[in-house]
Amino acid sequence: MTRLTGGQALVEAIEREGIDTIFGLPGIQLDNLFDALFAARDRVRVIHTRHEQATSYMADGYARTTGRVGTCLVVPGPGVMNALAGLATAYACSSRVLCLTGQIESDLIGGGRGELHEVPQQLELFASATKWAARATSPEQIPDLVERAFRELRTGRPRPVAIEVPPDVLGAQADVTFAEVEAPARSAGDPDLLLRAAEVLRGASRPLILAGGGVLGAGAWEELRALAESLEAPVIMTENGRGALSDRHPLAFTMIAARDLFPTADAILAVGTRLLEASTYIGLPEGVPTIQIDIDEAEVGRNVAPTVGVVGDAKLALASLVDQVRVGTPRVARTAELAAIRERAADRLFELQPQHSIAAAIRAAVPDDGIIVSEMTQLGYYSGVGMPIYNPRTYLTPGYQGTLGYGYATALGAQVGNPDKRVVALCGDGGFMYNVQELATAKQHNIPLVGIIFNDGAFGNVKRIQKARLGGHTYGSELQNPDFVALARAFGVNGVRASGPDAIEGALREALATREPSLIEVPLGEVPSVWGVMYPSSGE
Ligand SMILES: Cc1ncc(C[n+]2csc(CCOP(=O)(O)OP(=O)(O)O)c2C)c(N)n1
Ligand SMILES: [Mg+2]
Repeated sequence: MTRLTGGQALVEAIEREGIDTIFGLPGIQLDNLFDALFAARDRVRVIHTRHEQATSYMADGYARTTGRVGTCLVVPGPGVMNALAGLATAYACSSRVLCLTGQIESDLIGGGRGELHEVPQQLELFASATKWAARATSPEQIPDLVERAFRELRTGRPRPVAIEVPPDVLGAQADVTFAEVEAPARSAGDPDLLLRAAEVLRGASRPLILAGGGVLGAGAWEELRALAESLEAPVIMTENGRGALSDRHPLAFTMIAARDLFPTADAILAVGTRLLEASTYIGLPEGVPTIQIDIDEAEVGRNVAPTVGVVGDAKLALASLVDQVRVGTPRVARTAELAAIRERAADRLFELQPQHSIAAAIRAAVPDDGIIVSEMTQLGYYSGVGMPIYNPRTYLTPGYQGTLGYGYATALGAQVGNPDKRVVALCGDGGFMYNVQELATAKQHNIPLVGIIFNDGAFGNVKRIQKARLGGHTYGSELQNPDFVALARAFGVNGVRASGPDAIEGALREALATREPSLIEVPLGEVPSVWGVMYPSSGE
């Protein structure tokens, strides 16, 4: 038992859970917490941003690239609201993000008097972007709440959680006790269902695996590779699952190959994916037995009714299947057939110029273990299916939230979590300006991220769709931009302009070599739609 303020108790509790980095922005209701953080500054660093939006994005980028918990800290009311886009993105991407925030004074909560930063039902705001949120009403309660928050982050489907602590609780002193807590157990799922799943896979001669972000979340990439190899099964990775199997592996595919691979399958194993894109846009082959493994019970059967549905941890469930299918009959290698499908996918991607050549130039400059963060921009859409990814947790997207503007800040968090890796953000001119102020954060904390801005002077995606659907006119989608190179330099960040693949590769190599924050502006004209090539029936 130790005599601590609520602020000190909160810092101690998160330290005990292994937190050593917080992305935050201070304000008066958090003063007692920042005071405790100041005292702990040798053990927990605070990276402060210029907008709360960046705190949650950075926490998400940090979490998804390290497998650790990413923590953000924001003032109540508008601070929370500013952070919500990042929390919603983390929610969509099953990311382990802890959001800490303040409140107004405890006895005034709900009073509606118009206290500084007061919003009605702040906890309810979190309901749309967290799996669990709670308020601490005394310092003594804080260790339990933090323990619960981390249990939520480490069990079941990882999704953001939030704790709010009123300023009087952060300032009050109390005797606080911390209990040792055992790591929560993980489960492979029902053994009978896993047995049935293994039987289906053993009985199939041409199984296909669909791997989603859940494989990365569970750290299940070794098991995935082992299973794919023993089954001779091609693996299609969703955008959020990219990197689960290296694109150098002959069994690795992206959604661009789905329409060639689906008709060949006589069994499908879906792991850590909602199966939404596969079932909606492409269409799973009919009458083919489907196995779905997911940690989230609600996800099993939501979009596709599986033949065998297993609620379990992807790492343990796949390990169990690896053990069980090893005793099956040896497979006939599909080397030539799959190589031809890879070739066809490559041809399709090659058609998408200039995206293909630019992506190849970027990939050539970024080391295999470098991290690429894409967003809602033309190069991002291409990258989701076409950028080769060689390592787990080295490719990030905003997932189904499609959050424009998440890229630069999320990549900053990825770089903070991976100081020895090269990190690149692929941004549109529209998206980059959502977080332009974080150039100051990059400079102040010397975060050597390289941002690439593809400047087409437009919300290009919107503009192209408007032209096609609104009788040729566009509205609200043309952009007058600053001089991005001069802008970078005004922040003390290196800035260059590069046109065409060779110049982009050269500029990127140079920028990455400086180990300083840098920005590369790439002027871009109109480019073809990725969707037309991926989904010919989409009419784009
Ligand atoms: C938060 C948010 N607001 C609006 C949109 C709608 N939206 C999707 S793409 C896009 C345009 C993106 O423009 P830019 O970043 O310049 O990329 P480009 O398509 O031009 O490459 C917009 C506005 C969105 N996805 N997210
Ligand atoms: Mg644009």
